[in-house]
Amino acid sequence: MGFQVYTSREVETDEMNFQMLNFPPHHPAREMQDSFYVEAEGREDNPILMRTHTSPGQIRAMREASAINPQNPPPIRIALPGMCYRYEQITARSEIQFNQVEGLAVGEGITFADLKGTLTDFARRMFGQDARVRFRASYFPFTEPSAEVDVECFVCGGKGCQVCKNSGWLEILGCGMVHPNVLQNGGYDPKRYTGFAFGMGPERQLMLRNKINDIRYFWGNNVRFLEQF
Ligand code: 2NL
Repeated sequence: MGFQVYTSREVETDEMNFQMLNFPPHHPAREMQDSFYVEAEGREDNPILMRTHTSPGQIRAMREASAINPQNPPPIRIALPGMCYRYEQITARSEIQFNQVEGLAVGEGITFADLKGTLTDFARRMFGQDARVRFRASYFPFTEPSAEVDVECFVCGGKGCQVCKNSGWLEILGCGMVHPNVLQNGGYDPKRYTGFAFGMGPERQLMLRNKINDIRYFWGNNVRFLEQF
């Protein structure tokens, strides 16, 4: 689909990780107990932390590509994979380090229909051409409107089972139209350009696809687990 892979640093500033992405100053993710801070003393207004998502790399990519650079005019389509870090309780469902793959498309006349078409095609290639897909309204600070995407449970075909917790659906990603403030921070005039973005967790998707019931296996270094893939 023309998405170019871009990789970016794992150690970030608060400015790139939160401020540029429209997080309000007192958002809970910014608390000491939710993010890994590397250096905070003496730079309280812009501490250094381990990125909590790959989105700060999308800001860097937008700035590199943004209208100012004639070698790389819009539209841009970027896929950004990489490790992210969150300071939280390790459980069967959440780890302190995990991968994220984000996508971002910015250009003139990009609409929610482009987002739906792109992500529906992705979901069917990933989970089967006949898979039903649904979009549910959601919220992220950096997109408006926002949605989450579910795919019909491939274990029970939507009837309801243990894997889908009897709902018939499996959540696979979050997405939305890029917030005007975020386009502006990336160097694009939100009156002229629009864009869509999405983010997904590969470990989460592999757990669904391969019926892995504990995310800790990915970092457990148990060769009997790793050898299966
Ligand atoms: C999730 C949701 C998402 C994005 C990531 C994004 C990046 C920029 C601007 C706007 Cl620079 N959006 N990324 C958008 C919506 C959802 O991830 O649940 N990920 C695991």
